[in-house]
Amino acid sequence: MTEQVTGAQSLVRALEELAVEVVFGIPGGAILPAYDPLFDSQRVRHLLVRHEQGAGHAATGYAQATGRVGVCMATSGPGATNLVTPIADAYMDSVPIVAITGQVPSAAIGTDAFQEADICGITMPITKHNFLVQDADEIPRVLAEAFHIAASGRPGPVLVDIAKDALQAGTTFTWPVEMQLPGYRPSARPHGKQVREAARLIVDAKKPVIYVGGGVLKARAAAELRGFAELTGAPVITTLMARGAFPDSHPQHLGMPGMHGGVAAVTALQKCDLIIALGTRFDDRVTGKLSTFAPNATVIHADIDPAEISKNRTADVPIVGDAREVIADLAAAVKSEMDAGRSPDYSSWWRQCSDWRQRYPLGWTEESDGSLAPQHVISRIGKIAGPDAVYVAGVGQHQMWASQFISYENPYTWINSGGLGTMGFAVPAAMGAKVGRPDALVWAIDGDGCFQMTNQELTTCAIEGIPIKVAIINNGSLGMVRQWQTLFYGSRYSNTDLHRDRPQYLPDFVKLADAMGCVGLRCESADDVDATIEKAMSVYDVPVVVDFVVGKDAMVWPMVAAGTSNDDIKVARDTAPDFDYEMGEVVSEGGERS
Ligand SMILES: Cc1ncc(C[n+]2csc(CCOP(=O)(O)OP(=O)(O)O)c2C)c(N)n1
Repeated sequence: MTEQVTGAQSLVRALEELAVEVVFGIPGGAILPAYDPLFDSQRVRHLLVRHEQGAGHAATGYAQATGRVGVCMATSGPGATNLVTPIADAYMDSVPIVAITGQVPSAAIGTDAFQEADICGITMPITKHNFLVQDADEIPRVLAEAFHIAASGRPGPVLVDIAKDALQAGTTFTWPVEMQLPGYRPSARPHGKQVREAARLIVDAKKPVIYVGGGVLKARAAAELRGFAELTGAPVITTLMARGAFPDSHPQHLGMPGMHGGVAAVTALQKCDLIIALGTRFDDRVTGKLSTFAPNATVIHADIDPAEISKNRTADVPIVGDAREVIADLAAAVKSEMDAGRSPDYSSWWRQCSDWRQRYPLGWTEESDGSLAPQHVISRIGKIAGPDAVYVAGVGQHQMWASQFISYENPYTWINSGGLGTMGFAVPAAMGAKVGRPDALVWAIDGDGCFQMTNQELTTCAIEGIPIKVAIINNGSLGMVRQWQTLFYGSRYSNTDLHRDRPQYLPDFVKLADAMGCVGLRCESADDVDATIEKAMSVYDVPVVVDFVVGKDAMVWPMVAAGTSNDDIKVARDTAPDFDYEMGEVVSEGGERS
């Protein structure tokens, strides 16, 4: 098919052919030619956000919830630079998004023209690839390549920067296009020899752990993971990026590893003899002090990105491939070993792991001043909204509690900023998730600090009919930083108090919600938590913001302090788990336990 069009029309036609259903963005001079044909498109919906950062995180939320490529659009200069944080965020979490930016006309590039910024240069280290387009004829091919690169192999953000004159020029639109990516061939198929070697290690191991990362979700391999895990019978741990990849209620699930992981998951990983790492990258938040990490473990490391393998921890058996294919092949190879009479025996390891799990469940102690416990609020939201809802977190204590105290039973129900740790992620990402999955109940669990960074997108939600629910876990402070000040800076609270009660509720989140066209609710006592959540759930047509006023002093436990060994995990302040006990002995910890 060939049509006579402008570069801008060609862009919109390409988006239509790529089946893009929504673009989040804000217009401006350089991108303006593209907005004109976009106005007429019957297939691409444009959502006018209030800040480009919101557009980028919304594209990420959409991509994480649907598995499709998220798209955001901005003008040159400040519009483009406002996308830098969400692009970096998507890069760290391997999220497929395409950012389309207008650029000053070709003749002005390099002249410090009005609103010129070298966004390709700026985003080079935080994109999987980027393109500067100065010829209208290239637009369809570049768009096709951008979407292919974003979604294939290890997914990630791709930026397409288009000079204004290329958008205005006449061209022909032809579809389909032939991609020209000679050097780009991500290998999905794992090597059979490596897989067989891994299978032998798995059946010979006495103390294995299946260490699951976000790559398993990206590969849409949750079903294969479950089959493989059940075949081997090995304990499974899911990282912050992989929550939901394996049901929390499954008896083989030991929980989340890492700085705020559970004792059983952290300790099993630390003391195992075999790590089966699937789509994960031995992040410092998981390994703790690297030189002391899992000293007795042999490592099988499967990842689609060869650059990840042996980056932090040397892999004994490296496997490059798509997680779904790797897991399916591993299962087949383990099955052959078993059929040949070589079945694993993990029974004594399970006795040990079960004991850690039973002895040190996640829990919290009630606040001594009688204030509302944030963990209680989050746990009740999880129970009442249930495992089919989608939960989107900001960054801080509330994020960790949301990862700990909500049961994730299904893939793609937990969305957060794991790698970059971007405050302000929750509201716009929840907006994107709800656009992608309009029938799902979407709860953002946000901090009062994070909320004040990007809440303006609630106006977008109200105007565009995107009824998300937002729970602000309002502790009146930058809680996670305050926790570090309590523990490591002698309780000197330098610039972490948000002064919420000066004179009273500043800002008043209920009034703010109302001003943005949302329903605003406030809850200050444990007795009202369930009724408030239910009231929020009874509103279907507009966004709801609930200000949960909680205590300031709650801390996230367990914790492996930054730079220390996983062996030094603490379950409460100055309290290490007691590993010198007789197995089966019952230890009772105070406080409410989930
Ligand atoms: C954009 C950005 N700035 C600063 C930080 C550092 N930081 C990490 S957590 C945090 C506090 C978050 O406060 P809040 O949103 O109230 O959540 P809480 O920890 O209280 O649950 C800060 C400032 C960050 N992660 N991101």
